[in-house]
Amino acid sequence: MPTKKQKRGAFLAGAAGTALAINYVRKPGEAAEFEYKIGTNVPMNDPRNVNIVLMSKRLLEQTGGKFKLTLYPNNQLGGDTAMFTQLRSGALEFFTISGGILSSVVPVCDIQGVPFAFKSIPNVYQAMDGDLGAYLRKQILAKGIQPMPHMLDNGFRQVTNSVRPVKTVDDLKGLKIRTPPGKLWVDLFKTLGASVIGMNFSELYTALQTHVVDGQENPYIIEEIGRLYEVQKYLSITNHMWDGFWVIANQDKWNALGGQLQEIVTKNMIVYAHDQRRDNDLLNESLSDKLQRQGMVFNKADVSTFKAKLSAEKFYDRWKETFGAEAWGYLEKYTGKLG
Ligand code: X2X
Repeated sequence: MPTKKQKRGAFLAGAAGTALAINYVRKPGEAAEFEYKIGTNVPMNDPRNVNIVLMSKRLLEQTGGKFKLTLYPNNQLGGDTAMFTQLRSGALEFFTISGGILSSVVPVCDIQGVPFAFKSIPNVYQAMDGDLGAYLRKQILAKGIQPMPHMLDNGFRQVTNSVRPVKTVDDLKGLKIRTPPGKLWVDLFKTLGASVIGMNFSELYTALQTHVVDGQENPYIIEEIGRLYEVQKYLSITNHMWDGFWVIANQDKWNALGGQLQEIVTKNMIVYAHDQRRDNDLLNESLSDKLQRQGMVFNKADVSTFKAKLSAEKFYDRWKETFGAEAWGYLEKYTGKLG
């Protein structure tokens, strides 16, 4: 019996085109050659997780049992910051991460969250499946992190809090707002006049429940799946930014798969992304009614007051400077002129 290591070596050689790989037959009951983990920050019923389970099943079948991807949902492995550290060290092989948090290592990834930029979900994916996404993937790779080709959806974000409806930007004054721990996020809500705490999602529910913070901002689906409606009264429709997730892999663990497995995984990750986007967008569209029935009070914010404040405070000029003309150009190619 060859050892596991020898067999893996045989497969890798096979990936380069020898006959060995073709003759490789997995014995029933044998462990998969690659047992990789994928971590997420949301509960099991989120479309990101539901579709990972379906993809894992396809991957096991299509690789003849060689590649087994196991899901660790709901911050089981730690919050986003901890999972990202594990991903970079190789303790975690795959991870779904918002560009606004990935930006701690790849700063330009904050660009997806430029406020009031994308007009619609189709407009987002023109950019992210087009030149902007290609540019960002290059920057992620340059940091030794392997991005999958297509992003996942979170959606357009809305402001919630337990104190008062946010009707204009002035209503944010004096509110303690949690954002994810990302530079652009924190700067955005500071610029809008709130007091801001950057915090991982894993800590959010308790922070809202114990009034460490008054409010937060997330798409409908996260208000629902994170049960934030239990601890937040007011939802103000702001659509202030789009948010989505990169699926990233540890570079060494990715390389170890070899060409044949990489090809199968990539193909399935693309199918996964499109399934996840569709489920997520349908849910986001359908949840406003349910959230109100669960007790949330909705209002439409006057976002022209938000935009005016951002322009007056030179928010767009500052971030254009930070991202650089090339990245900003790719963004404006899809959004039109900003600021
Ligand atoms: O942390 C959040 O607010 C969440 C769930 O939307 C992200 O993962 C960015």
